[in-house]
Amino acid sequence: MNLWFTEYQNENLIIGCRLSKTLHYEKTPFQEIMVVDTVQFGRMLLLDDVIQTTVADEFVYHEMITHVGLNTLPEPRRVLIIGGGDGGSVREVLRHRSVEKVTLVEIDRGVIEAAKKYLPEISCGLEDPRAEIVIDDGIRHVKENKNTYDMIIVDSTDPVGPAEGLFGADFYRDVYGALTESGLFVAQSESPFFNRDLISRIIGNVRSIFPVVRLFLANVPTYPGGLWTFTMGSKKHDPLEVDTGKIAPLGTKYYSPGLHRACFVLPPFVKELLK
Ligand code: AG3
Repeated sequence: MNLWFTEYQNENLIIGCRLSKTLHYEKTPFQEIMVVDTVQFGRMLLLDDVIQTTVADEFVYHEMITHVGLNTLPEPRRVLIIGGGDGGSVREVLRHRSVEKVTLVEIDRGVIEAAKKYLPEISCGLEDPRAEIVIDDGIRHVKENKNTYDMIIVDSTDPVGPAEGLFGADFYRDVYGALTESGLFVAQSESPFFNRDLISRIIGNVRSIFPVVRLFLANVPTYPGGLWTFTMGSKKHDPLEVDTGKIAPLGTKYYSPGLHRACFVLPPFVKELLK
């Protein structure tokens, strides 16, 4: 079949995938939701024509956005995920025995429903008794819940549309307030090739609020450029001081004790963004 999906990264670059089936299309008050089957990456979730996750490579992103931060904390108990309605981050957080409750705050109920119906291997954690689902704006949630979470994960879309406010200094200040005394947050922070100004701005903003700021990398083949950044802001614990020999095996496919250290080793062109 010669049916293709194309994501316009900008006017000069498209990412294309051959489709074998289109399963779902819906326009919600927030965005357009699409679920398709691709030949190369299996089932794929798209929001406003931007690839969010695929069955073939979702493990990289979901393991890295969760375990690097969780294993930096001695005993994380309460975790908040902002966005991430597909449930992949919830599934990974639940691998940690110390976690008593993981709260997912997703603005668009449609994403959760589509994921439950079409992406069971990603959304399975949403049914867990330790998972709580709240349909609300994450920006409001962190303003209204002070000193509550040991870790906050910002599993957002790109900084256009509903997620725009999740990349600004005001939001990071509220994240600081919503964290417990020695908490930390991790946010997906886009491509070091195509979003350089944004990443520098994020780092600057987070540095003005958190004492420990770290940038780390993972390789997500379906995102523009493949190489992807995550930003951590921490009140106390430094991921580089973790004794990686003591990290309990989690049965992960990308994250590992070695990667816990290695993901912070940045090529010079990425390190430059921290200046
Ligand atoms: N969040 C989307 C990350 C950004 C993807 N950007 C892009 N493809 N241009 C992923 C949500 C998965 N839980």
